[in-house]
Amino acid sequence: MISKVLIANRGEIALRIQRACREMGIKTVAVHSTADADAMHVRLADEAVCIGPPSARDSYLNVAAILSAATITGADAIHPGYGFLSENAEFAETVEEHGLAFIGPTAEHIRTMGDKITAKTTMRALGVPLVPGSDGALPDLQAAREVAEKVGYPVLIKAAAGGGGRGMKVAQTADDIEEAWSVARAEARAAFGNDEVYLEKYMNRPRHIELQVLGDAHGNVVHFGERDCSLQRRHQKLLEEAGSPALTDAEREEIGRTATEALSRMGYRNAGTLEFLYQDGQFCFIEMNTRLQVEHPVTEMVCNVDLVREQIRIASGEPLGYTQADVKMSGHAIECRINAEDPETFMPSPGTIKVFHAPGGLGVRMDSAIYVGYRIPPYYDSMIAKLIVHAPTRAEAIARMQRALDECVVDGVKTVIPLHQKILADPSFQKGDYTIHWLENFVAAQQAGK
Ligand code: MV4
Repeated sequence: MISKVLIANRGEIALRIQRACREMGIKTVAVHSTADADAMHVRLADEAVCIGPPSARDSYLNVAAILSAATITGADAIHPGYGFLSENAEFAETVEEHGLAFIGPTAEHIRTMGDKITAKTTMRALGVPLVPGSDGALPDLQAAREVAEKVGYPVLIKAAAGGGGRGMKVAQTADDIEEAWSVARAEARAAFGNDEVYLEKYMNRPRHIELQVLGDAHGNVVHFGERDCSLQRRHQKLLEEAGSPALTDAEREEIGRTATEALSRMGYRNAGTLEFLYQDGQFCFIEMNTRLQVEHPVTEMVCNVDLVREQIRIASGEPLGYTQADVKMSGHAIECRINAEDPETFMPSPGTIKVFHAPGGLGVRMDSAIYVGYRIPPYYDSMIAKLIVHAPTRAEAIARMQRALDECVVDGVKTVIPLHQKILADPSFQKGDYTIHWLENFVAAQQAGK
């Protein structure tokens, strides 16, 4: 049994994990950089250990310091949250070598999915549909040309070590392929120290739909439906929904069955997310995230599940204790990420919170670690809160989010709340009619209309 969890993270997700631990009677250990000495996750933890200077490289990514903190406090498990060390296979391995439970998948599964080529090869072998493209890494430019001719232009060359939009190059026609090939390889080598690349047909107007799964250590895997994360700008998600306005129940069941069968055959354990591009009624797997995600609350609201509690139970070796038929999805949920940024230029706006009033009422959840007097440090990302609403229908969820954003007061820093209000009022958003390109076009139109 797990009785004390070290949370290797900061901000709202550190608090989110603490809350689950407290309800389960589990003690918590916070770690923090010197810049976070006054952070909420430090104040609310049972114990706290300073692990280094502000730079994440020397604190939240400092494996030796984190393991020392776990040892001196007698923690028996580590939850990595998202970002930082959450998808670092060596970290997961080291944690387990020290006799602690890693609250996440096996190091082997993290490694397999971290390489986008082995992730795709694995999923293909398990019957998950993929984007048409190369079978594995491209050995040379000639191979790139041949695959591109076969699948048809435009194509994308992607880095095996990439993901999240880094190391991707489009070739619109055969005239571009040589350049895309060499630029993608050079960027991949510079960014990741690995110049392996693969090729896919470029999908021009997909939605980004991801499926939440949980597997236990006994081979049981269930899914909790999908999230539509198409509303992003420069690969930063801004607003997410569960379920996707584009999917039918039959489509959800079909992709869910395919994915859970695949992950069960892999022996996948703990929380994971399969990312798909969805266009013209087709799902194409692109990547798998082997961690809890920022946007997990929309799934929690719709499925009435505590995903962090489930992660901890799974890491203690407990069976899921329910089957797919027990997972019931009800209503619609929306999350707005509230970043301390200028809502027009997206410039970060660090500073001190002067006034803060969180919205409330039926179906409203605010996950945040800010408080009046809190100084947002400039060293980390700019997300200061996640506002999540749940309602019986999508239209009611939109109305509820609009009134919750109206209630929300954050003074002292700029936030993207005004942008969220414009998005929610937009007719095409309200119709659910959007792709991954919608938000960038919307922002450009706003700027042009000034
Ligand atoms: C694609 C694509 C179109 N076609 N692959 C970007 C991040 C990485 N996770 C995969 N990405 C994309 N892969 C093919 N074959 C378009 C994107 C893409 C994207 C995907 C999801 C969410 C937002 C995106 C924004 C731009 C491009």
